[in-house]
Amino acid sequence: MSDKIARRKLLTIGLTATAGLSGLAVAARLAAKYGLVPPDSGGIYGAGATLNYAAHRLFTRRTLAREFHRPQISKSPFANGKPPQIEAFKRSQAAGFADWRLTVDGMVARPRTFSLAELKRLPSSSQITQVTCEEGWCYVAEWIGPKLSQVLETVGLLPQAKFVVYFSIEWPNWWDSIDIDEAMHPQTLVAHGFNGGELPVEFGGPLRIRVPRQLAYKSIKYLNRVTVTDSLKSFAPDGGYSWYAGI
Ligand SMILES: Nc1nc2c(c(=O)[nH]1)N[C@H]1C(S)=C(S)[C@@H](COP(=O)(O)O)O[C@H]1N2
Ligand SMILES: [Mo]
Repeated sequence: MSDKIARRKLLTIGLTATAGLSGLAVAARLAAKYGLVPPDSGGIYGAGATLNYAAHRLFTRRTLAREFHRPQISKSPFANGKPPQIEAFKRSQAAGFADWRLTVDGMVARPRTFSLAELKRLPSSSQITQVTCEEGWCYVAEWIGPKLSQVLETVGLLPQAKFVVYFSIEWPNWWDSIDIDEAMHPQTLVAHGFNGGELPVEFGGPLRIRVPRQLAYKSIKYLNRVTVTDSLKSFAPDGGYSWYAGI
């Protein structure tokens, strides 16, 4: 066993044992010592969220979400909610989204705005994964687009980057954030394609961030801005849902 793995194992045994013996708050202090506290740990999910996040980051930092075969793609995937009723969205849709932009800024060397055509010219990935809503339903679909890591490498991620915050045209209602591990994970995509075609508006078209290792609410639809930060102080998770939604 390598030193690193041995240390991780020890740490996690520590976390789990402490959680059982003397309460989650102590486990949370141990996690804090190793920088594994999620930004909403003070909220309603509290120490439980910390334990879940710390354990996932120690053991499953690089594991892959399950991928499916083409015949397993859901025949009638469930779109949750209606496309935005916002004027700006309707106008862009009427123009075939020719004016849709993704702004990438914050802690990057070369902040930049991408058109859909520019994003489509980046090396593309595809994955068949399950969208899992916290309300209990799920579906399997194919997602196509550049990896978020590819987009971030194109603009030059700065070394102090710790979180990626992302926004939809439905801001301030819909936006979220992930840590840099999740952002650089090979299955985290900036998706413009779905089941072999364009991404339909019901499923977040023209652009959606796809975070298949977390619950569906982290996969924000109608994506138009990505900001890299070293802290979530100005982007506090709003508390309704657990910030870390690893599955
Ligand atoms: N912009 C935006 N993104 C969003 C939502 C939304 O209403 N608006 N709903 C979220 C929730 S709660 C879920 S479960 C999934 C639903 O994805 P689906 O419509 O592909 O099923 O999208 C997430 N991303
Ligand atoms: Mo959801």
